[in-house]
Amino acid sequence: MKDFLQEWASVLSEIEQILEQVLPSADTYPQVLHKAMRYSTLGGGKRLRALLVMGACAAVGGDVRQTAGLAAAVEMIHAYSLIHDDLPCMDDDDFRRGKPSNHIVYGEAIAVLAGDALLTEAFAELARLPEKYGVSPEVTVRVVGELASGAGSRGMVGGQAVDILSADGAPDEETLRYIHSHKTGSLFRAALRGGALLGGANQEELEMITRYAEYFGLAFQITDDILDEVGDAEQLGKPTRSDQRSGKQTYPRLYGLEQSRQMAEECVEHCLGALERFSERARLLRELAVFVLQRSH
Ligand code: GRG
Repeated sequence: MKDFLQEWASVLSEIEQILEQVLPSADTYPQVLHKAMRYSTLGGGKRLRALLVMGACAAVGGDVRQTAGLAAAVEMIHAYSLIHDDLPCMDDDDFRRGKPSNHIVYGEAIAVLAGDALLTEAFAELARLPEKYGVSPEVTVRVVGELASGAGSRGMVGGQAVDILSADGAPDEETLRYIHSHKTGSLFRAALRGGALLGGANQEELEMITRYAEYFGLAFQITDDILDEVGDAEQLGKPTRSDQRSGKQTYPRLYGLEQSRQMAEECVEHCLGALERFSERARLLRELAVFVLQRSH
């Protein structure tokens, strides 16, 4: 059986082409900044968030060609978060996606600025949704709102802040849930809801997609913790056991490996349950949920 990433290879290469076009070229002044932005955005990553945008749009019967701008924007915001997350003042990681982190190659100042520019340019691309993809101004504004709140201080950045503030002691279960649902879950949620809105989702469909998002985020995080404990550093493209070294609280530490695996499986069941009323058009979302559980990186 072909694995998920092989099966969806042509969509993944389309995502790469979209990003290639949206990002300023490497010879745009100031060149080093644009090289740094491209270094961390192109040629790596599973593109889960872009696939979630497309999968949600398809699930509600929308035209997936209209999602290119949002798919690029979420991947640019994700790339910014990884650049900043690797900085010495955050997680201090020298490797990402199998190559030296952005600040190792370009220095800390350019890495901070490349992250800032990716975040800002992501919203510039969303402003072009009406002109480039014929999205209505009303839907565009809703999509911008989803992404802004998913990435902001009550979303991804809030989760990162609580994670940093909890670094000295193991946080309790409630704090751990907050960290994960915000630091990682919020961008998945924004990608899914944004994709569904572009596809013309009605209220009930949006609620089902949101339910899928909650469980998808949790399944992703539990699997991420398990991979940090038992995964292969080469396949992951970054060192393993980083959570253990930094004393971070994780699902395997709280519940043990076996129970954590079972919890991740249950989350995927809930994801599939949330899609019960959707037709075959939700195939990508169904396969993504299963992939998240089975992935090795
Ligand atoms: C604003 C200074 C400043 C920093 C913000 C918000 C933030 C930095 C960091 C939080 C985001 C973060 C790093 C979350 C971790 C989520 C995670 C496990 C990312 C890896 O996701 P994958 O596996 O990565 O989808 P690929 O490489 O496949 O894209």
